[in-house]
Amino acid sequence: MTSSGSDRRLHVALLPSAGMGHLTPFLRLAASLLNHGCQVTLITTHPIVSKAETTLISTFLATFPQVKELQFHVQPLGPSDANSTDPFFLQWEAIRRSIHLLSPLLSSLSPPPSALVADVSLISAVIPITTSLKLPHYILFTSSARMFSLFAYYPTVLSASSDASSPSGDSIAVPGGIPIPKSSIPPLLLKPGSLFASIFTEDGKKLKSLDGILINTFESLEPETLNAFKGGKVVDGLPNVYPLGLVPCDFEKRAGNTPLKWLEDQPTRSVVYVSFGSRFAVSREQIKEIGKGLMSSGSPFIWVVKDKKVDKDDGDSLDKILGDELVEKIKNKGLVVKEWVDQEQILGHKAVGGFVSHCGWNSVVEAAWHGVPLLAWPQFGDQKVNAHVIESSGLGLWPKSWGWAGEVVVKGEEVGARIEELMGSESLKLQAAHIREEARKAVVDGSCKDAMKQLLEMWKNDS
Ligand code: UDP
Ligand code: G50
Repeated sequence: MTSSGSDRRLHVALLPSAGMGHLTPFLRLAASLLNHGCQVTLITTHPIVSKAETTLISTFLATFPQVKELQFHVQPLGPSDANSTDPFFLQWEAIRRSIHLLSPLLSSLSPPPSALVADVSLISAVIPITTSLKLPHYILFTSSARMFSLFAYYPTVLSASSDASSPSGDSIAVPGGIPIPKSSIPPLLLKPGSLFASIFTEDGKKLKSLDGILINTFESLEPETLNAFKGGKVVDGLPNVYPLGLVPCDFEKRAGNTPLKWLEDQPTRSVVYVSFGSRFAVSREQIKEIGKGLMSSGSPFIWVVKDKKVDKDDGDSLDKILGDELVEKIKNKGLVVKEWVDQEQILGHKAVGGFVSHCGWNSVVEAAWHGVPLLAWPQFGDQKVNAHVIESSGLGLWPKSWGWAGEVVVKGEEVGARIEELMGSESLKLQAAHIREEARKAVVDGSCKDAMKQLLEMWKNDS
């Protein structure tokens, strides 16, 4: 899509897909592009799955009234249209199936954009549109570079396997990287016919048609993997990978449920923060054990309990979820919250010294940004691959025997012992502080800043 006039501002269109883990880095990218003087169009897909996404989009648009919002109204899926019950995956699929509605939206933009940055989950649906509009197509990969290396290499692995839907052997040796054990790859990839497996394998084959890959990561977290991409080792002919370091912004700040006053009264680095992200409900049995573990750990805590996958669905009250006995015991030891908290402000608070996390990639990046060591407790999807990054960078501990969600119920005693280890480790503290410093250097005047500069240059040359 070309336009006349060389002095016009760079215009970039952004198309995130469903889920806070996808929306958040897109909006951070938008804020960064605005900072660089770009014009930004945000394509929002409707209906929006969660309340958290609706709130974030409206605060973002209120903060940046210069951003043009284009609403993309997605057609509902039929009852047998997709093999999944996950509302976020179903929305990804609904967007893919409604993609013909995207073309007129993009064509309506004036001036025409220089590039579209679209969600990773929409790759093969979007390619025909960007090709016909001659619009450069970039993706924002919303997980680790290590996960991206698996995504890129997976089609090669499957083509070499006797069973075309499952890799052979016990691990996947992505060239230039540390092998990924089969037990760490997203379980849905090994489930024949799952919606996630079909999107992942179909899209993985198309990466060479893209113009570039944006990843929210830092060199200090994933030096080997980023080097492997630089050296073209992972897969021949992949487009450039841009490690961007998309860190929390002011527009994300939320008053309300975040216990900042309580944190003020806690000793420095004493508090452990426990959260499993925005789209995962921990089982009742495991919740009880986490409660016991937190009490036996001896650390004050902020514990976010999520009872439902989607925040619009009404769940039980905290008293009901935890049970009267646990509520009574916990009272003076820490805080339990059921609503959305401002994780950025918690991780950035000096009283917080550790984070028990499901290893959603945004949470890992935020912990690295603030130098908070992690106790990695991956539950599903890409989270074990991300946990490998945590372990190999020295940002945290990962008790591998805890398995995926639902495989075992980890006993309170063990949870407590690992939290004690996390909170007591001087070496983790030092390494996390080092990663924080390196991340800040990369964003302020290092590799992340350079990657953004290169990207903007590229787009300017394309327009
Ligand atoms: N988050 C938050 N408050 C909450 C729950 C989540 O601010 O109560 C934010 C968190 O900081 C992160 C995002 O939501 O930016 C969750 O993304 P992540 O990739 O960590 O996990 P997902 O929710 O996608 O599994
Ligand atoms: C969500 C999820 C499981 C899972 C992932 C999720 C990712 C992220 C990267 O986002 O792996 C990704 C790669 C390819 C793709 C979509 C998303 O098609 O529940 O593994």
